[in-house]
Amino acid sequence: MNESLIRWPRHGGRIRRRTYTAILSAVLCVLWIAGCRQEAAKSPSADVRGGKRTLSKDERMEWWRDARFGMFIHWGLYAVPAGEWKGKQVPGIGEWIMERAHIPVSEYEQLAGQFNPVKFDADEWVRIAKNAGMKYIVITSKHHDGFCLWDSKVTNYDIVDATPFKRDVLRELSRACKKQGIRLCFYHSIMDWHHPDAQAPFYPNYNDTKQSNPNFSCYVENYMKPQLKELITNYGPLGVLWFDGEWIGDWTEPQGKDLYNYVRDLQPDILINNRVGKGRKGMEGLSKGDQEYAGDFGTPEQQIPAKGLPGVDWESCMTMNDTWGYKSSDHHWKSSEDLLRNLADIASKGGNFLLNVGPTSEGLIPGASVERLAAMGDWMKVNGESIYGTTASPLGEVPWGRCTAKPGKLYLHVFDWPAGGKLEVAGLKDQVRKAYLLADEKRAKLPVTRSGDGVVVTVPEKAPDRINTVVVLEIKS
Ligand code: JFZ
Repeated sequence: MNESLIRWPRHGGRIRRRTYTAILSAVLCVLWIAGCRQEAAKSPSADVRGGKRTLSKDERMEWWRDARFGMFIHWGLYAVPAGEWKGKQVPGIGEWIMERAHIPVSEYEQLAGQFNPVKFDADEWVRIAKNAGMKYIVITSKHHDGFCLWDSKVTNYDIVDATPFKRDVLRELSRACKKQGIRLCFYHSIMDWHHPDAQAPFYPNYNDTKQSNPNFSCYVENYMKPQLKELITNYGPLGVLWFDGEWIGDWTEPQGKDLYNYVRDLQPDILINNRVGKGRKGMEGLSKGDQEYAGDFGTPEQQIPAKGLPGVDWESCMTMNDTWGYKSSDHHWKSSEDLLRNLADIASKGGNFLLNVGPTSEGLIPGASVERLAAMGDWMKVNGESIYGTTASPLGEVPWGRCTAKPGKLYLHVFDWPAGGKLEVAGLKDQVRKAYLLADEKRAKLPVTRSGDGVVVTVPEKAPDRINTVVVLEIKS
């Protein structure tokens, strides 16, 4: 085809030459467009916000996907009653006490006068998270009760204006996080039981989704949005805005979309969870733009989806006992063994683990939580490589534990140590170059033999770590 094109002018006069030029231009044009397309396909699809090029979704998510482990903090006025109202234990999660015990707004507000967490030390909280191997902190800037943990200019119902403590704990945390290299993120409740234009008039059924407040849009425009602007511009840059309480009757899909855009316009690279809108149950069937608005990641709560959420980023949030906000009577703690295995389980399914602490009204993270986090940190210091930046198991379910992966490496998380020191890894076609225990500084080679459709690794007779021993396989793939 090209040849015939070259031959043309030899025979040609003016018209032919013109035709030749036209065809050549057309061909060059087509080639140029094709080239551009290919270039576009190579570079990650960039976002455009306010006319400016911003990070692509993959670029925005990178730190979060690497992090794998974060700390959730539920802290507010509910730490004062700590699960007890007028001498009676109130059933249910501690941070819901206002609703569960039918406490009128005017009475609940009085708790602010008693909130004086003099033992609060932002550096210490961040140190506890960091020492556990956590890479980010998500704290309740405002929970459903409406009380604000920062010095908000649009309300006096905040820790600086309404409590004897008078210190801006979010400011102190943001400094501590910056200093210690941890990402700060805010949980923020859309539902607000304190604001007269939101759910306050619904007393005693603050959470009644059938009720409607005709002034709700005033709350959104004149209160919630200005508050979010304060949080993003004065305490940022933030890692995540973690919305919640979107199930109220007054919250609509268009409001969710508008809020998503509002937040991303203020900080384009911020991550937003799926609870910003009504579409949080799943992102299937949504257009690409709407998928993005439906949130950057899913938030399964108190559970680990059996097969992860393929194709979707996700984060399991979980309590260490049975409450998010501090409850003095709840001693139903999970063991550090369970928590560590949950972390490996979640990573093996491609998710993040957001593990909660509920500090006391004095400002302390409960001792039981601190102990468990320290134990997790001990394990992470040795085995963190098998969690951070890993992807889901390419082997599917394994009978002895879990598996995580990085390019060229498989991390076998062995919960149930094999009798006779023979670890069977079925369904592994790739050639194993080397096997060793991650905890072994010398990385001494473990013998590997082929067997059936997989391999058998010869491991020590006794489990080096009874909770989770990580065996590394360097593979050729
Ligand atoms: C919400 C809050 O009500 C609760 O107090 C806590 O902050 C938790 C992390 O989030 O509770 C929810 C939210 C969503 C579901 C269940 C409880 N859900 O999707 O099943």
